[in-house]
Amino acid sequence: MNGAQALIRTLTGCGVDTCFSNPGTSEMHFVAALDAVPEMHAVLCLFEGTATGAADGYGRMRDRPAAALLHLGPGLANGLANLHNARRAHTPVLTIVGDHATYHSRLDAPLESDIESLARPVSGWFRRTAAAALAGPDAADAVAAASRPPGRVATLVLPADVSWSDGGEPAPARLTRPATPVPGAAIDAAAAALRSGQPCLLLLGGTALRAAGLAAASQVAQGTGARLLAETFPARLERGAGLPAVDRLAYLAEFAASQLASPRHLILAGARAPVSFFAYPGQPSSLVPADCQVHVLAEPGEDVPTALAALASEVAPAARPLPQPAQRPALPDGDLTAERAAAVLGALLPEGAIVSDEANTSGLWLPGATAGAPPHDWLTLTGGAIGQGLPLATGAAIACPDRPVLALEADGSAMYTISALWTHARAQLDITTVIFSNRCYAILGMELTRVGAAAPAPGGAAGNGGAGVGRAAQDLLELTRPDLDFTALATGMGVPARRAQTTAEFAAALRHALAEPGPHLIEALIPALG
Ligand SMILES: Cc1ncc(C[n+]2csc(CCOP(=O)(O)OP(=O)(O)O)c2C)c(N)n1
Repeated sequence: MNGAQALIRTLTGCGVDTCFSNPGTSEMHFVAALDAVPEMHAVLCLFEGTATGAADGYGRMRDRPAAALLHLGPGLANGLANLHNARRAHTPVLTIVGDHATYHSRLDAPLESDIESLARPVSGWFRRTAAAALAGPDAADAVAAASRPPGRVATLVLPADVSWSDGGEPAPARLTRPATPVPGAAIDAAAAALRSGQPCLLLLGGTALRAAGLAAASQVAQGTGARLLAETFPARLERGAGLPAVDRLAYLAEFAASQLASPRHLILAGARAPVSFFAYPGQPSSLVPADCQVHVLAEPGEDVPTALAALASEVAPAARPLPQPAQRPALPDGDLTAERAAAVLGALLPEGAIVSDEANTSGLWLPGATAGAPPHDWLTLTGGAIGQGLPLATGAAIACPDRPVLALEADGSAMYTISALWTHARAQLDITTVIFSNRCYAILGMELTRVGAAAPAPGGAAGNGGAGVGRAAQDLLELTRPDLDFTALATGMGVPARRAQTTAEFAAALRHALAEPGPHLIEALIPALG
């Protein structure tokens, strides 16, 4: 058995049976080995950012890794932004990077590069396999490393001669250490804060945002009067009717600051102490008020739901979690806006949906409009590197083939990884993509004034010294000349598409897309926020 076969057999033996792939010459023995190991499901992605983002989406939904097969340093580099997002999400991901044959590297052939330097910043584990006999053991170690809570990117470099040489042998799965129990002292400290009589806020992140963690946190809130908030960009938030509802910490620092103004105790459950997404001149970077004491109940790698349950029985044994009542917005009418599109989505969101949310400014109304919809999962842009949404939806749909997936996409972000639509079509994934086509980088138009680069013009629009944004600046913020035609892009990649300009057209297109299995795209023409 050659190294490639040993590696793939080891992966399937460890439960890694999906590989989002964009191969090259150095991975040809891996590709050939796929036919010898039919248990491995390889999915072709036309850009590496789709492969890595799909592995992230898969890992978020399955809590075990998929692999991403990438071609040397440049292939890895193309996939880095979504590996960055996966790192921030604590998603288990296995990155396999094919490399030149060991003896070829010293010749500095054109594709030679420093793979380790590219991989390290996003990888919690890195190894280069030195021989075919080690391909199996290294793969088993990589899966265990990726899977160890709270989950990480594990990168395994596979030289071509390791792949093609004989002497490989599959290795058994390693035992994966479960999440570390939270020390009693952390629970006692949080309990003391909650009993202090001073205002307390629990900031929830990671596994605290699944049903069990939410129920325990809600019980604490009901029994003590503490407030709950979720981190700004959760990897996966379980929400909807019957589950305790929790607002997210705002993206804009001024709103986040007001959400965090009153508590004297901030109790972190799987979340980090909040910081401003960016620095702004004259504004504080930490969002924790000076007179607020921070208590770490549980780190992301610890058993957060169990810690919350222990805290609940300590401080609120008789309380019950508060479930979100079932309620949907009425279907609105009129010209299409982001707010009305959100209401339509709230009215029609199917039970069990998985939402990949990269709607950016157009998503402002989505949390409110969908809060009382049937239970669903909400996946967000954890690391701020746009181009995640369509790949994430790809991986989520492959991880959960029986669940409807919605990719809610801002137009600018969609373009980074638009080729993911081809994989949606190739694999006939049940993904409804909504493009919020506001034809600009709206958030950057706002940030231009917020960072002080341009003063607000008298009419309210951003401007250089109040005189309006200059043409050169505006050219970098508008997605016009030409306008993007997303229905043409989608149909060109095999995804049926419709354009909606009115709320009724949008509702009809959404009903149709949700009723018919397979991928669909709806281009929603809406005015930009601000
Ligand atoms: C990988 C990456 N490149 C660039 C950026 C900077 N950036 C942040 S938002 C944005 C544009 C967002 O536009 P769009 O996705 O259309 O959303 P809108 O702001 O219009 O709602 C850009 C380019 C980023 N966050 N990540």
